[in-house]
Amino acid sequence: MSNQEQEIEIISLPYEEGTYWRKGAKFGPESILRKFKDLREYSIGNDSVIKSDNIHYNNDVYLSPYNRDQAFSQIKISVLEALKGGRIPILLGGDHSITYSIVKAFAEFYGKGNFGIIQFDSHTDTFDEVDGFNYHHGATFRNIIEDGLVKEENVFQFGIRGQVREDSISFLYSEKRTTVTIEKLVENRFEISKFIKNRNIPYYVSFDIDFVDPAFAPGTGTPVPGGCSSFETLNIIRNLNFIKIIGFDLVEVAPQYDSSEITSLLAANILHEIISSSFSAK
Ligand SMILES: [Mn+2]
Repeated sequence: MSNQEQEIEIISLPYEEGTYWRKGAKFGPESILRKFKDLREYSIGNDSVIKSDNIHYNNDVYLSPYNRDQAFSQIKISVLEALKGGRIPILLGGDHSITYSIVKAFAEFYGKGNFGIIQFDSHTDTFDEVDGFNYHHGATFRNIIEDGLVKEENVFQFGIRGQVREDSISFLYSEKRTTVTIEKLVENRFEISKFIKNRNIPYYVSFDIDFVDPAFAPGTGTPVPGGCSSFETLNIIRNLNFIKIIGFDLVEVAPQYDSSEITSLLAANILHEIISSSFSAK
């Protein structure tokens, strides 16, 4: 059995001004944490105990819906504080646009290009501006790459599926990025380790709940059918401990589209499994 020795800070980031379709992700953190606090400390799947004394909560970050620059800088400041305090930041969104400011904090702390990103999502989030606005939740990873925060060859995307506009096809794939469709993921038996050859750098993991099939996670703004089950998802999360993970976000949970709170419950379980697998010492 292993124990979670690493100090963790779970930061709530209830920001949803990066969405342009269905709102509601700002209620995600509260709903996920309510479920998380109901879970027991021992994970059967990981044979590991999470220690509540080593988990700190920050639910006080004010994110203005009117002043985007202020909200983005508040996100960065809160993440940097956790990093400087020696705690692993775990961020609860909010929509996926928050990841840009989070990664900015990581780039400041670790240095640009010194870590990679593993993204679980049904969308690549590498699309162009909308109405002249670049910082929406469908452009996050394009922004991260264009700013040089993370090298494009160190960005790995899993679970991509569904449809895009015909004039946006060119934004889907790039020769440098690793973009793994759901079909390819199934073909490779959900083994993330097969795709990530560079083990010399640490990784930031960004998890969009719409990676999961909407039958298992309906509570999200832009669901796409044909994704992983909750079993497959939790299995993937448990098996991420072959690399060093420096931070984790869980975004796009929108509780008002949920049924029987299953999306928030799954999100809470994802949180538990990443903590008890990747942030525990054997
Ligand atoms: Mn996303």
